[in-house]
Amino acid sequence: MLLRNDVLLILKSNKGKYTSGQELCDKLNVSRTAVWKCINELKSDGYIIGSKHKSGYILIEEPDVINYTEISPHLKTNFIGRNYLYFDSISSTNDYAKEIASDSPDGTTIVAEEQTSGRGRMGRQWVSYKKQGIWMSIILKPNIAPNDAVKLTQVAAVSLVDAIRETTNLTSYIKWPNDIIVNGKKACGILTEMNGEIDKINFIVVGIGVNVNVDSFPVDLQDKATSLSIEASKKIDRKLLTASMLNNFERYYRTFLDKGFFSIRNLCKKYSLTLGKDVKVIMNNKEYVGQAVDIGDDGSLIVAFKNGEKKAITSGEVSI
Ligand code: BT5
Repeated sequence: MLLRNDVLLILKSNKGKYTSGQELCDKLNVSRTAVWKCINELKSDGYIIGSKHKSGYILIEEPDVINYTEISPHLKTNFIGRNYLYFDSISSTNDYAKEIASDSPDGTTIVAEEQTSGRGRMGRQWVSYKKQGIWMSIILKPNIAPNDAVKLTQVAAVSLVDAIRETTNLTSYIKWPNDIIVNGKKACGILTEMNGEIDKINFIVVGIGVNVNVDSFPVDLQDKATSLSIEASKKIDRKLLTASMLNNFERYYRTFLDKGFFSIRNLCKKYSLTLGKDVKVIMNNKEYVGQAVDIGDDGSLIVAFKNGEKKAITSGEVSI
């Protein structure tokens, strides 16, 4: 697998030109047969590679995949996404992340081209079509209090807004706590799950789903879901966006760990779609109406109710 990636990187660095079989053997210190095997593997993964007697190999076309080889040239992180586990198809990256988290290093990232049982909060379904989105989970092992885990949803949210702007030029907003909205519709969702004890976190999994190049949604989602390609009216480069999400996530996660949540609170407020709006909050099966007035120091949503009471909402359903 590593050799296959090395062969690919050399072909990429010589894009548009032939690379001789001998050069590959010399650079990688392997036999011609080993190189030939790698080339065949790459072809079966969708890379179109030409070959010519005496000239060698040429990379003609790269598939639209978000494996480590494709995103690593754009990755600037130290630890987020450096242990990168890539799947063509998986049930749910969050479920897999939780299975392997105990034995995996901090920052391990699971990415899949498709999820067959993608999940939202409270067991809801998350539509995750093949090669049309980015379905990823990041395993984190921070030394923070279990109550602080919810703040990571906000860290992920501000990272997503920046990554989307950087890659697509689209302006997106955070609908508290876990939706990213573009032009009034949901383009991404975040699912943060924690495993720990009363006073200690074992691990946190931050799951992120981004509708990148989804061109149509199931009927029941059509008026509330959108994709970046629909909003930008063009196909979006999933490789650049994946790397940018990880780069921005590491930047904000570090700031959060070093300086505390208040250091990103202003951005949460700036990017918020919810603040200043009338909201409906469902708490303990009852519906309350109020106005979203602030984001608290702990990432909560502060709502002022009609009776003058202000409450910090830490989880649950808030609709605008
Ligand atoms: C979320 O839940 O928004 C969290 C979504 C997290 C998905 C990621 S993908 C990688 C990782 N692995 C997983 O299995 N999950 C995470 P929630 O706020 O509960 O919203 C779920 C609701 O959004 C559903 O009930 C639908 O109404 C709607 N929905 C489902 N799929 C959607 C999609 N692709 N785009 C927009 N809305 C969708």
